[in-house]
Amino acid sequence: RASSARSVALVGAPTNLGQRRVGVESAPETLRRLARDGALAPPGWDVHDLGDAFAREDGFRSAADAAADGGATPFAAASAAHRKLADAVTRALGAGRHDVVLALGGDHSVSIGSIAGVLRDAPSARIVWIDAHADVNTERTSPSGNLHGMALAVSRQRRGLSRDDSNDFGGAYDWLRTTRAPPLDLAKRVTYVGSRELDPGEETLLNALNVSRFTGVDDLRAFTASLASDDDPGSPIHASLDVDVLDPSAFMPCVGTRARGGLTTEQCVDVLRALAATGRVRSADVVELNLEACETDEERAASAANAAALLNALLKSP
Ligand code: HAR
Ligand code: MN
Ligand code: MN
Ligand code: MN
Repeated sequence: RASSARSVALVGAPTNLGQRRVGVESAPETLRRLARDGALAPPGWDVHDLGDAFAREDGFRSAADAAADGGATPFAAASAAHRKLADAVTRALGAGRHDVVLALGGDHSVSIGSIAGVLRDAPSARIVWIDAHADVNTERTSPSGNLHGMALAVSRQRRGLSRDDSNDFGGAYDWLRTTRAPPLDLAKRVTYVGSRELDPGEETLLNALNVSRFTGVDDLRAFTASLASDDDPGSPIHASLDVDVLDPSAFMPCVGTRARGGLTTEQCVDVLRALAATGRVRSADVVELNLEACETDEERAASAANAAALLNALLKSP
């Protein structure tokens, strides 16, 4: 490794348990292939593949089983996988050998694990949630029952929240509190970028807490400008990148939940470069790429290439 090269560690989280479709569990393999083929090869970076945090079979549910379950998330299995990811992320960050740790999902519920792993390492970390969706439904407000739409509601779980703001899941996520992962403060630590499809309960909650959201093109500029004047410039940033933030009709057809409109690849690249330029990005997720959720080889090639372009932008050296 050249002495000036920076190091990015890849940790796979091959799971589809947070939603009902098959295919998203294969994205870590797809992204690794891109890395081997040189498409995911940010100049000036060494890529270190740390393998998967859990076995693919432990994070997998077939379409038939999902249908038989009525689609309800298998919380105990999902939680066990996320806990392993949290441990892998904390370990990779703590080892100090990597400048950035990148969690490869999987559906977006894997962020419950990566964020817990990050907050254990750095309780003051900021989360930038780059996604068409807010993923802050509770089990009561969720229209679907899918855990990937509740990830941030689980991460913020703590004593003292109202019953309406809480999730139980049969205690499946009690490990968050017993492994000293601090609860995530949405208002203080989370910024949304690109969110355009919120459910009513999410809208109510984010408005009540006054959580920052940047959605339109002017907003994106305001967001990148705001990075320069952060009130807490020393804290590390975790970027949680749901590739469905891109416009599915033009740039990212291969996702499980297509939301009308969205960012161009170039707009998202600009946001990610601005984040990278702060020098504060210590970790990130890339989630929801599902090459079985689209129709043609052309769509698959474009989706994979655009996902790689986003990661290359995030790993641009300042
Ligand atoms: N808000 C919807 C729900 O809770 C859909 C959100 C989940 N889809 C995602 N997450 N891809 O970003 O079910
Ligand atoms: Mn090396
Ligand atoms: Mn998401
Ligand atoms: Mn999404």
